[in-house]
Amino acid sequence: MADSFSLQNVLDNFKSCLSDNKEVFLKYYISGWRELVSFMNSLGSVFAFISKDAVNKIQILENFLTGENGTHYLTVQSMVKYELDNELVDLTKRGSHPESGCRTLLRLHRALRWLQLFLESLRTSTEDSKTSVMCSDAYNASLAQHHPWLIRKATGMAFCALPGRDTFFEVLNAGSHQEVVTLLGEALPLISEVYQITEDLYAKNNLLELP
Ligand code: 1Q0
Repeated sequence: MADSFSLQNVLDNFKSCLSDNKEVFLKYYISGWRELVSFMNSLGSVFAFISKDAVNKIQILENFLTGENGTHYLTVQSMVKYELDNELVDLTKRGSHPESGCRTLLRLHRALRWLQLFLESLRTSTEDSKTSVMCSDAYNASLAQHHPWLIRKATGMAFCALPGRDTFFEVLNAGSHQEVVTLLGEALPLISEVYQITEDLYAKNNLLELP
């Protein structure tokens, strides 16, 4: 798995995510996350609790996509419409639909904000920047506000196990430092666009705080 990861693959998936009319294809959104998780797995077992949760959520979405109502799960837009129209979403407290596509994707969507912030700071980092600090700054500015104390603690400890900046650039498997920086510069606008489209869609439908 570790060998097959490349930043280019992540980029390609997020590129394929957007349809001509700016809808987000679930299939590529999921593939993008699968790539990221395989990368995270290669960083060591301290990240296992994070990757387990991510894989679980990816699998829930994949099951919808390949299930009997799969055609409604082609894009995030069609998923939201289908699940809301058919009252398949727990809107205020967890009830009969604790694992709706909408609430599951929201968790990954929030993590995408973390990724966006982290990659941006990696892109603009200098030799003495620390990956663990960049990672936790990004986390505190995004996901942390949605996590209880225990998870914040465990996550903070995992960040300390991150490899240093040089090694990190290497495992991204995208050539020299400069090449990685260039690729990040290409990837970020795509990730940001996917993030923003989803964010606007969720805001419009009042779905940003789904339990
Ligand atoms: C490389 C370091 C990775 C750091 C990942 C930062 C995210 C921390 C997330 C901590 C999650 C803790 C486990 C459980 C959380 C759940 O309670 C929570 C809420 O779900 P629920 O069902 O209880 O309401 N789940 C989440 O918030 C979802 C978290 C998904 C995290 C997905 C992280 C995937 C990581 C990818 C590694 C990216 C490597 C970056 C470099 C790649 C360069 C292109």
